Amino acid sequence: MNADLTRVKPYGDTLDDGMVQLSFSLPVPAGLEAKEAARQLVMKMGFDDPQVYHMKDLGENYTFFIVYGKCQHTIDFTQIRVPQVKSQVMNFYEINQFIRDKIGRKLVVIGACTGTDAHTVGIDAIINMKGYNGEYGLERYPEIDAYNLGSQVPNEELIMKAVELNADVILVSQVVTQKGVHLTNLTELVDLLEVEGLRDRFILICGGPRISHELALELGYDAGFGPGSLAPDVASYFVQELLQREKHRNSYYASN
Ligand code: B12
Repeated sequence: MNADLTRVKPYGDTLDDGMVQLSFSLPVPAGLEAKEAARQLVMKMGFDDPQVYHMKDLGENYTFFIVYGKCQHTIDFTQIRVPQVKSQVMNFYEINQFIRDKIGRKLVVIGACTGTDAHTVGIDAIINMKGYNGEYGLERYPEIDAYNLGSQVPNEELIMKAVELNADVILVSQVVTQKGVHLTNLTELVDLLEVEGLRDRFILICGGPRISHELALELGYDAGFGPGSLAPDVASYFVQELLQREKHRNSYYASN
């Protein structure tokens, strides 16, 4: 039986049964009362027929649960629109050729994991020579000068370096999202660039496991890249975006 895409709901054993598995911890001692508390809580969340399948005493009066419940809500999948980075993804060779043929100079890219965030693996995956998941990082691209400033870089320092190196592209990585610290930090960078009149000078890109293109646009970035991103995805975007901007700039000067 085909699903009705205008009324999509979770699938467990049979289509449209609404089955959802939830897992959470409660700050209560394990026991029958804890189990009942978990059941009632899931009911309050709006699930029908909640059943506690697993309860584990975590010690110190904390308990972990896995609960199944039936979701009654549906989603009209045909109405869902998610902003996505619009660029044709090219490979390592095509990107370098694109830069040589269409931009005619080396590009400067600077990246960092900013604020208090010390998770460098993500930004390294994009920039470091050896790359990630079978794709070279930007340092390997002959037509790109890539600078990786590493972790816990203050936004001010990133901007200073970007100006000093006359960067075309700034890459920012944010992994920790506790208490919305990534939002605060990413917003601060945009604010600082705007205050200094530098925002339009750079293609500004952020990335991380909980970053989407939609969120990046909301925060004032040109693009955002989430889990599984690879250097060619990012480079394909910024070379095409840079070409557009250069064309736009040239036609502006030609008509003035
Ligand atoms: C390794 C690791 C660490 C290492 C980091 C070492 C290092 N040099 O990076 C160490 C041990 C230092 C560490 C410390 C901490 N960690 Co930690 N850590 C992880 C772990 C296990 C893996 C992260 C990782 O390397 N992923 C692999 C990379 C390749 O994936 P990625 O980051 O998503 O990157 C990809 C994309 O997102 C994207 N991308 C990322 N950045 C960018 C940037 C741009 C510009 C672009 C285009 C793309 C892009 O491209 C990448 C490749 O596809 C995760 C859990 C997990 N399994 O994810 C926790 C995790 C991220 N850590 C966590 C926490 C809480 C911490 C600590 C606060 C713990 C503590 N209490 O001390 C500290 C914080 C330190 C600090 N000041 O930041 C939490 C974060 C929770 C949250 N939502 O905020 C996680 C999720 C663990 C958890 N489940 O609780 N951690």
